[in-house]
Amino acid sequence: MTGAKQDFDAVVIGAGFSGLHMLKSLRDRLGLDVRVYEAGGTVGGTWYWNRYPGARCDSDAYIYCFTWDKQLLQDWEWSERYPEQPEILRYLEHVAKRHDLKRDIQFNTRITGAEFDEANNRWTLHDSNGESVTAQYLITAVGTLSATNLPQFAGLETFKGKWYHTSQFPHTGVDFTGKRVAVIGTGATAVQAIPEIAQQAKQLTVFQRTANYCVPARNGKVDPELVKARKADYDGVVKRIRESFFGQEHYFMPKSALEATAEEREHEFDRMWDSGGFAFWLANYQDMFFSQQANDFAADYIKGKIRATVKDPAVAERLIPKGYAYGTKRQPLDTNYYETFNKPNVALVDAATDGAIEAVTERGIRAGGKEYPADIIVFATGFDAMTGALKALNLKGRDGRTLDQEWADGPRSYLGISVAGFPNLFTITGPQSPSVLTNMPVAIEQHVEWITDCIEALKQKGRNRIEATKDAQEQWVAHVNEVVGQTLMVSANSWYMSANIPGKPRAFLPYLGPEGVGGYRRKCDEIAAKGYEGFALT
Ligand code: N01
Repeated sequence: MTGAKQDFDAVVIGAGFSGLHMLKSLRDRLGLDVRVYEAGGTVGGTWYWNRYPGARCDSDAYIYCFTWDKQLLQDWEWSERYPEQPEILRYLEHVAKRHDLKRDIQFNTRITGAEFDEANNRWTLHDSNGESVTAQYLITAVGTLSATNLPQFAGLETFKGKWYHTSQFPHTGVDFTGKRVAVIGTGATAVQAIPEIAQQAKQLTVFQRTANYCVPARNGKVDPELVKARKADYDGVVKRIRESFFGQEHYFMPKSALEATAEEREHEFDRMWDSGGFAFWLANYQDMFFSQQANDFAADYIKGKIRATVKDPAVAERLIPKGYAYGTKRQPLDTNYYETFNKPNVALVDAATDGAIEAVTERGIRAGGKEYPADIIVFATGFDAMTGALKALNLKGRDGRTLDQEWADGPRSYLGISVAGFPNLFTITGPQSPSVLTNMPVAIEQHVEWITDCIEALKQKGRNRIEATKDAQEQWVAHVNEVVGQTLMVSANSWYMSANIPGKPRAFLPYLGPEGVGGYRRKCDEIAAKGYEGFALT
C-alpha cells in the first residue's frame, strides 16, 4: 500500500504483534488516520524474520496470541503447545486479513530518520524510499530483539562457504544435508536450532562461549480436554495473565527453598521439570532470584540432569554452566538439546576449555589455534536488545538530541514507554518496561491499551503534546535499577544486562517490577488516573 497522503494522526513503525494491535486500536477504536511502516515484506515482525530451523515460541500458545479478539480466541486452533514460526506467521496474517489491517501498512519500507518539529508538535519521518510524512504521534513497535548482533570476527569476508544469521534466515530455507555446519552461540535460538540442524548436517560443530541452563520444553499436542477447558474460561485466563507477574500462568511458590527439605525440593523440582516450559524458571521457590543458596539448589538439579543426559563426561562438564546464577540469563527451552551432543556427528568447542573464536578463515573457524572446517556458518549470536532497534531509527527529539546521546550511559525512559526530550513518542515494550521478562503479547497489549487511552485523553483535554518530565524519568530509572539490584539478575553477563554487545554500557534493560507486569499495569493506570503524573501536557 502506498499513497500520496503525507500527514497522519499517528505513524507506527513495525507490523509485528505490537504494530498490528496498535493500528487496530488507534484506527478502529479512536478513528485516527494511521500509517504503519514495515521493513519486511509482510506482517509478522519477529515471526517474519526468524525462520531458522526449530524456531517456535517458548510461551504456551494459548496465551501467546491476541486476547482482544475474543471470537478468534475461540476459533483459532493451535497445532501444538509451542507452535513453529510458520504457524505463528499464519496466525498474524490471518489477524491482518480479518481486521483489514494491510491497507494501512506500507511494506518493504524502513524508517531511516525522524525529527520532532517543536513549532507544530509533529514528527517528520523519512523512509528508505526517500519519502517523508508527518504525524502528530510516533509509536515505535520495532520489537525488543530485532537489531541483529553479528560479531565482528576477523576474516568473515574471506570465508568460501555460506553464512547466515538466525534472525535474517533465507525465506527459502537452507539445506544442511551432507554439509559441515558450524553454529556460533548457545542461547535460546541456538538451543532450538542445534538439534534440528544436527539431524541434517554431516558434521555439526557448536561454538559455545557461555554454557546455558536449559530445561525441557515438552512440546507436543495439547490434550483436547485442556484446550476445551481453557476456551471455556478464556475470560478467566486473560484476567489472570494480565494481573500476573510474568504474563503467564506461572507463579512462584510462596516458600523459601531454604525452608524445604532436600526431599521436598527434589519432589518440586521433578514436578516442574516434568511439566516443562517456563515452570522451572518462573514457578520455582520464591527466593530463587534473591538467594544464592536457594538458586544453587535449582542450578545443581539442572547440572545433575546434564550429567545424566550427556554420555561423555568431559562434554557434559563443558556443557555445565559456571560462574553465574541459574535463571539470570533468558531460559532456553530445549527439545533434545543435551541429547544432541551424544550424536557422533556433533562436536562442542567451548571457549573456556578449547579456546575462544579467533577468526573466520576461508575454510571454517579458528578457535584456540585450531581450524574447524565448515561449509556453512550459522550465527546464533542474538541481538542488540531493546535499545538497538530504537537507536537505529535516528530519532531527533527536542533541540535535535538523539537517543544515542540520551542513552550514552544506558537507556533512560519513563515507564519504558516514553523518553524525556522526545514529545509525542511512545515506545511499545521499550527499555525499562516489563517487556522481555513477560509473555510478550501481554506486555504489548498493556502498552497498546495505555497509549490508546492516553491519546484519547489528550484529545478530550484539547492537548496536542505530551512529554515525560526529566524528574519523573530519573525517578523511574532509579526505581528500575533499585528493584533489580536486589536480585541475582545483575550478576550475569546477559543481554538483559547489555553485556553481549562490546562497548554497550552495562545496564539492566527491562523492568523487573516488584509485582511484575500486573503491578506495572496498575502503576501505569494510576499515573493515567492522576492526569498523567510525571508527564507535561501542552
Ligand atoms: O541470542 P542470545 P538468541 N563470540 O544473545 C553467543 C529470544 N528468543 O538469539 O552467552 C562467541 O541469547 C552468546 O554467548 P554469551 C529470547 O528472549 C525467543 O539465542 O553471550 N559467541 C550466546 O551463546 C532470547 O533470549 C524465542 O557468552 C558469541 C549466543 O551467541 C533472545 O531471543 C526463541 C558472541 C547468543 O545468545 C535472544 O536469543 C529464541 C561472540 N562474539 C530466542 N556473541 C521464542 O520463544 C554472542 N555469542 C520466541
